Amino acid sequence: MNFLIGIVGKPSAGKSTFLNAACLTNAKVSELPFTTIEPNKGIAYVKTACVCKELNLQDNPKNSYCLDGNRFIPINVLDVAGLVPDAHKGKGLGNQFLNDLAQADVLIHIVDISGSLDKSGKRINIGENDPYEDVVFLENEINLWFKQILEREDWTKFIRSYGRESKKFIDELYKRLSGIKINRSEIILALKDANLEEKNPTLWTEDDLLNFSKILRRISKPILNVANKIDKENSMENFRKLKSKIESEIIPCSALAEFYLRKSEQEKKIEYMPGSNSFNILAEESFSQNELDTLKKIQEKIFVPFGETGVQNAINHAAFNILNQICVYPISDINKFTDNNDNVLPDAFLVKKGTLLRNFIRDKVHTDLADHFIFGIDARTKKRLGENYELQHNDIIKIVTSK
Ligand SMILES: Nc1nc2c(ncn2[C@@H]2O[C@H](COP(=O)(O)OP(=O)(O)OP(=O)(O)O)[C@@H](O)[C@H]2O)c(=O)[nH]1
Ligand SMILES: [Mg+2]
Repeated sequence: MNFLIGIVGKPSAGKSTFLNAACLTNAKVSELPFTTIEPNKGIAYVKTACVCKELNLQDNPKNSYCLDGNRFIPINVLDVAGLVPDAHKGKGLGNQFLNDLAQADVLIHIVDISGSLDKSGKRINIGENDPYEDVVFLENEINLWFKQILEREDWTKFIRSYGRESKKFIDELYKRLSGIKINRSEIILALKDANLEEKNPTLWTEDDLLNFSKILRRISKPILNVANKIDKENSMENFRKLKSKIESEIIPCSALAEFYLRKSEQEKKIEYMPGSNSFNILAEESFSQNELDTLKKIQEKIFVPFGETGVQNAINHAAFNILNQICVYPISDINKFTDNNDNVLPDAFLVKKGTLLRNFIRDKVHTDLADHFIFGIDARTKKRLGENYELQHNDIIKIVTSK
């Protein structure tokens, strides 16, 4: 399966609503803080222009689905309990649930952009909370969680035992951090970026340790900020302010609007494709006047200024801009673009940009085949591709094996 997105944010920001909108799940949602305690799981889809259009083929997807020339590829999503300041020390629901995020590859931070919740998710007057503070606090909490994992058990003893030899130190750090899905190259990169490559760990200051934790967090669990509840009064103004204050991308979003549209689509009351800027009403009589007004509001207040509800945009941004994924289509027949069962373009896989053909076969296609791999063929050009070929976005590839 592809990567995992962890949804984080303070209580009542709309995390479970975002999950439900993205995955059509039925996680419990309410105005009361700490509605979610146990994490909720779902499957969302990355959306990408499918190669079936370019090839003018009617495809027959197996591991994904295709809608009007858009390929939707599944990814995992996890919605966790709300985070409050000092969560890493055990405040709120404590740090137990932070551990639920251990396997996440990227975090989506759901920010209440209307500013109508205090730090613990209690309702306050609209605009009373500054969403910028939420962005700062959340990042800080996650960084401190990383620092705590590094320091747990005896850090001083740890560096005394392993700090003298760089390779041993990295090996032991890797063991210490393996529970939160961090690999060796990420550790090496973080040491370099923190300017700690040459410094003996026994001489690290508190600031060095914090800085290393921050950089490692940024590399291994990057955060995408999503300005949720953009449909509310004041939100547009707050969004502009926040955008001018932070350098990283921030995505305007109404998880509630997306959930409403997707539910209506599921009930065959409208036609709607996630990530699009319009919908078609199929059964006007099935909507009350109130509901028709809601649809009108979505059109005017969300689609016109922002082009979409933001849920699909957030997932795609996480996949393509943050995790640098590309899409690859393995096939068996280079003339018909089919698998052995005549399915046209059956599979679409997400892999990290820079992935080599041999690693793609090992990790995604079939571990067994990796040993029998001979070469690949680019289905468009019919050219041979060696095991060190670097995969490109939208490659369609036949894998030739000796098995
Ligand atoms: N107006 C508006 N309300 C929203 C939006 N998203 C969520 N809400 C509302 O915000 C409230 C909290 O939503 P939840 O999804 O339960 O929030 P949560 O972040 O999962 O909360 P906890 O599980 O308690 O941490 C509910 O009343 C939702 O209907 C949105 O985009 N717009
Ligand atoms: Mg929730």
